[in-house]
Amino acid sequence: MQLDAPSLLRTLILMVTLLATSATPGASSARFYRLSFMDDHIIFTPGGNLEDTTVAQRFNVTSSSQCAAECLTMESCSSFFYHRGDGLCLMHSVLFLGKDEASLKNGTTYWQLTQDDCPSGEGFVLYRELGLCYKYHDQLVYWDTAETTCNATGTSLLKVDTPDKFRHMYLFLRGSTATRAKHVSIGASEKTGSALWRDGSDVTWFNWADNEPSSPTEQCVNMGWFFSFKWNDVPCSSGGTIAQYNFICQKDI
Ligand SMILES: [Ca+2]
Repeated sequence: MQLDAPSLLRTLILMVTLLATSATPGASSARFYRLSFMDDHIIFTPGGNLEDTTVAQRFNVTSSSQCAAECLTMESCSSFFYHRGDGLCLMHSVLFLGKDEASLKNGTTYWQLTQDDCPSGEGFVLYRELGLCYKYHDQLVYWDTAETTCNATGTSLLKVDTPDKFRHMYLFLRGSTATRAKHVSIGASEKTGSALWRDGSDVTWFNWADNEPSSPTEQCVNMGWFFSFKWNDVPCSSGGTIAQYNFICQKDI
């Protein structure tokens, strides 16, 4: 394959970037993990008319490694699709958890970003722009059980303490049919009388849905899908199946 001078220079810069990222002493190496469940499928825009999570797309990309290098140059890139035949490199800001809405495209592979301390093989994804490493649990449990489950693996319930983090998690949750209509427990509670995150820090940015918080007996917090993932106060450990939700664990990196 012939490369013109600008393309060749760009390729060399990307290769150097990839190598430099991998070789930084003392730092976790960013790398990509192939998600074979998505083989031969591609997602251009999740959910048709939902918010687009596309970071960028490139054509005439000669390998998945070159696509990975492109992704690494953009902090908002968390996953990419690559199709060798078209040289297509399609980068997204979120991880897709299923192929329900994917289009068939033979030869496409799908890769997610990870690093040493954000274990992709266990379902975590890395979002560098906000220093997030998180995992979605498709498991209906009380908030207390969700916290215990996270803690048992050295993680904690998700801390959504800024508008930017909320925006990213919103796009992630809206991006897959598996998560779009699910309530999700996060790591804020008022068990001690004041609103705290699980690391003990005060909640200083609030994102309550309209008419929430609704009850003094509801001392834990979830992101309610029917509130566009704004916050709802909920019971921590009682109420039956209606008070059991999926949850997201985060790993501090
Ligand atoms: Ca409530």
